[in-house]
Amino acid sequence: MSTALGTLEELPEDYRAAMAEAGVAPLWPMMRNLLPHGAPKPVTASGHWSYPALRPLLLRAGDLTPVEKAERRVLVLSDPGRGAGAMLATPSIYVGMQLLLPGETAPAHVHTPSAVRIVVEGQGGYTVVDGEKLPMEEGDLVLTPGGEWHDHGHEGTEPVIWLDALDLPLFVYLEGSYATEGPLQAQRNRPDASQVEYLSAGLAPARRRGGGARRYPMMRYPWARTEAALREMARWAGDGPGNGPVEMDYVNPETGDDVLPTMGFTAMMLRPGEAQSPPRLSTSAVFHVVRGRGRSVIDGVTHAWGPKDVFTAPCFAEIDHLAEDEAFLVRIHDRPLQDKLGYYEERAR
Ligand code: 1HN
Repeated sequence: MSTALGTLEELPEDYRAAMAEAGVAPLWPMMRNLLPHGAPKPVTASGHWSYPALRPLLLRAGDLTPVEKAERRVLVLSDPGRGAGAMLATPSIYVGMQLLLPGETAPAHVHTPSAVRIVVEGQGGYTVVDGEKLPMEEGDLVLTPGGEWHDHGHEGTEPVIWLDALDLPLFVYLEGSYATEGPLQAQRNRPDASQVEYLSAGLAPARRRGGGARRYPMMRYPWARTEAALREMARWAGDGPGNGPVEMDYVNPETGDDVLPTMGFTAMMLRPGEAQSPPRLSTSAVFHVVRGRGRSVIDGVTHAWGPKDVFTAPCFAEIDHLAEDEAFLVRIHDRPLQDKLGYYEERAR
């Protein structure tokens, strides 16, 4: 039952002044703002960034600002609900498009937030995490978890662009965000763990007493394998629209847990003509289109998306996807965080 609570204005002027002077505030006029009835009232609004619009802006940043001056050359995707300059796309997720030009290196640093890269275009880019050199091929998901040293390099001939996703807004809110800079890392002379230790799903390096697995055993998730897995899932689910969502979560191959403590990643395949109306989720989300075209209606706003675009959804958004072509998307969300906090929820439509 909703009852009107007292307002600030109906309190005597002298009492309001005395409260402010004493450094206190009455809860009751703010109660419904802090705890809306039944569901949150997000500030976040659904946004859509078309890659053809972003790309020239990013390339121009390459002309204007050398990487030495920028450290990371990134255009941040600002939540339209918060307006120009917002350093976040949803309350928990920051995303930006980063450009690295041939021969450039982005210096090594380590920070408290975790980052994930999804490679958008270009060949020859790589990220080094804790000495492990991770090739960046289109669609690959590359982790740089909080507390791990990382730098980027580019051995190719054309610009490399990737999408960065970080749980930065949480760390900023917690006043826990900071970085330490250092020299470029020595690189181990062996392929990344996705090509050696975890080449095959269901197999992990033998566990010997005292030899525990690393907290983040696999830092690179090659797109070719993700796509192959989705296709196989789709094949056995039966072809054609209406056969349920074909989705796979990125997991830690040792534990089966989410890859990072706060951010989750789900690869989605939509068949040509397929419509999906998922339940309303308590999680906010960023969708990256790896390939394909379609349209998504999010809280009444229609986004017609194409390859490499990004669009977002606030928590509890009503979402309807429709694929025109065969489409592959990666959904970045905060379910791992909400699971830990104990309030993750799915509401049937
Ligand atoms: C960062 O470390 C990278 O390493 C990119 O490429 C974007 C945004 C905020 C804070 C740290 C990177 C970032 C970032």
